[in-house]
Amino acid sequence: MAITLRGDVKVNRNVLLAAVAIIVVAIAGTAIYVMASPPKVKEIRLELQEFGYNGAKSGPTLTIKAGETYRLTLVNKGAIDHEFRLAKDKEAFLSDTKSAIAKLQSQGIKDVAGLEAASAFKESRRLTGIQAVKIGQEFDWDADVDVGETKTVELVINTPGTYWYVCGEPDGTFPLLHAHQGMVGQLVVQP
Ligand SMILES: [Cu+2]
Repeated sequence: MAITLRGDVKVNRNVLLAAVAIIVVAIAGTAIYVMASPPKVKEIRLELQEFGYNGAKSGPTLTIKAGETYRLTLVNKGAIDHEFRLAKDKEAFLSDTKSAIAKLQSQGIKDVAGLEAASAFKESRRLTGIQAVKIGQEFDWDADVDVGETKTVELVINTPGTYWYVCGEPDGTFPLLHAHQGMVGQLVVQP
């Protein structure tokens, strides 16, 4: 009887050791997998059209986390070119670009081609931006999305706050920009 008991205990201990070993390996494996996996890139899709996003006038509020990487898929569903650009403040973007364009018009600029060639116009939009966006391996102040085009942009914003994404294209709305026609959306960056 005593031998049988010892035998039972032995078997049970082996089973227990095997179970513990399996659990340890499973935990270690999970930890290694989690540590080795790159952080998951979050996806955001925006469709651009005259003059808003995702079929609406203006755009949806996008909420992201500071320091995290987001992949934005921009799809131009409209009949004219659009763009994605970041702005610190909507009102400042609208008024600064409006006065910059008015000034250029007073200097003789009469159309979209003239406006887009003017460095003062580029500068007026850049100055209201919070940062460039990453397109492929390049950084630019705006991501142009041609008619029918789909463009992917990578976005990481490290400073929490409330910002705006805007369309600074003047095509079809000159001397105003698409943003003046409501093509803006809020971007909330949470800590
Ligand atoms: Cu636009």
